[in-house]
Amino acid sequence: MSQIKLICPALHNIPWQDKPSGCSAPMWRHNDNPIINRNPLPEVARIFNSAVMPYNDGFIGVFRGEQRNGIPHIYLGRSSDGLNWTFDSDKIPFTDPEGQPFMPRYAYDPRLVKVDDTYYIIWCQDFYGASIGIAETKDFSSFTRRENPFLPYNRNAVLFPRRINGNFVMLSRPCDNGHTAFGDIFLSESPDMTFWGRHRHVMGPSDNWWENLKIGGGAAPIETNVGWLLFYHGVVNTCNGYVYSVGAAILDLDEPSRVLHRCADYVLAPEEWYEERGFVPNVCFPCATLQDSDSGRIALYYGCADSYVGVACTTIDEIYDYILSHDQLSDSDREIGMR
Ligand code: BMA
Repeated sequence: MSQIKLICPALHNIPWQDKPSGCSAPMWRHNDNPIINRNPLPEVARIFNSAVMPYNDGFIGVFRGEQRNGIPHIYLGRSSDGLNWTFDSDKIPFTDPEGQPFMPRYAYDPRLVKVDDTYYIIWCQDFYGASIGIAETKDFSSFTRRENPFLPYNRNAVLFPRRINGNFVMLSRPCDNGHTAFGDIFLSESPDMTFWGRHRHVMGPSDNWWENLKIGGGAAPIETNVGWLLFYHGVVNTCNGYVYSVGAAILDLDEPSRVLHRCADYVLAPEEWYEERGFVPNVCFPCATLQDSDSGRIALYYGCADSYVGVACTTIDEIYDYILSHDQLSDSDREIGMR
């Protein structure tokens, strides 16, 4: 019996694949990958970098849909098994608090996180430059946008699934207005989801080459009895462009700006055709997980080559052991992140 516990509800219908025999990697891909293929809707050429969660007896998700004009927006999808998805043909109809239509000019890389009784969608949008948008819903039929939490430029934000010490907590990655060649993960707190502050540095790129250019948040952190398990993305620049891989770290439960353990090696990197070949090749971009407290199973949803969605599986025991056996922290990882 595992000593590491996932602090979450049971999810017996989690999409799952047993570890293939002979597999030495800490995560393995689902046989149905890619679970979302090209041209999923008449107006949408590609769905990728998307987030899902359990809902009623099945699953619901917010999906980055790249329209045929190249502009991304967010689409709602539903599934009974987490693998086969149907999508609303129209974009999610965001409104302002008065109920008037209030659509972002573009919207990409959505995350979906439930805190208390509210579902929050967090994404990247135009705020006189790329920045973070937030909307909330309780029923997935009306979606009310909230104040933008951060100044531009920032295009990667991930909310923790519960308040910590009474406050909402969000990871984000400040950047520039291009294909930013730098980037650390920071954390910000809010008592009310409107005013954000108490900013802390969490972690930056490491000396390990797969993540030596920039890093950014991935899936919403997963609570365990030994810390928050964070899947994030790490980027290396090559003579053929950026390569995005998935990293894993454990953050302190009460002070998540402190990194307790950080895996020196990536846990998933582009190697299948749908990760290496696509609109932007060589991208594994994690955005969400599902997890089952009873079995310790974790299913990671990740964007593949800016063209598809994939699912990779692990268990809390497998991934935790792997992180600890490849543990490498820098001084700034250990710090509380305030200077
Ligand atoms: C990042 C984001 C992601 C994308 C990745 C690779 O900057 O824009 O949406 O998957 O680049 O193109």
